[in-house]
Amino acid sequence: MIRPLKLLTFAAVLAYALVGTAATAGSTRAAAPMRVTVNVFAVGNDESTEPANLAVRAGGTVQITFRNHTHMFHTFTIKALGISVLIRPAQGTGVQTTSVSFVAPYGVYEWRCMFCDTATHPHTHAMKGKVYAIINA
Ligand SMILES: [Cu+2]
Repeated sequence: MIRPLKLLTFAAVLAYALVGTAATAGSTRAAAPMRVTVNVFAVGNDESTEPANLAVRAGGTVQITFRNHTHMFHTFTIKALGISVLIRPAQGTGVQTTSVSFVAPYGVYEWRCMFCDTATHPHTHAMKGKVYAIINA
């Protein structure tokens, strides 16, 4: 009678451990942000980004790191999502990095720099592009 009880206890502990491991693995995967790097650099009289258009995870955390090679402030602004982050200028010959994290529901969003093509940065074209929040993974 004792032996089946020990076997049942062992099975219960094993099942609990397996469920706990599966839950941990699932939550770790969901919590890891999708990371994207965007370079900001000068092109003639303008500043540009590479890439300008981004395909990102819909409904999950996305972290964009900007590598600013210019000596000017810029912004990454998506009015529809209420996101606006200041991209700091590079110092000397270096590169300045700025990161922003956000969650975008499924959809297509326009982003732009609020400084470019204004009196602050009188360029021919504004830094801008689209964020396609369309990826499930
Ligand atoms: Cu700008």
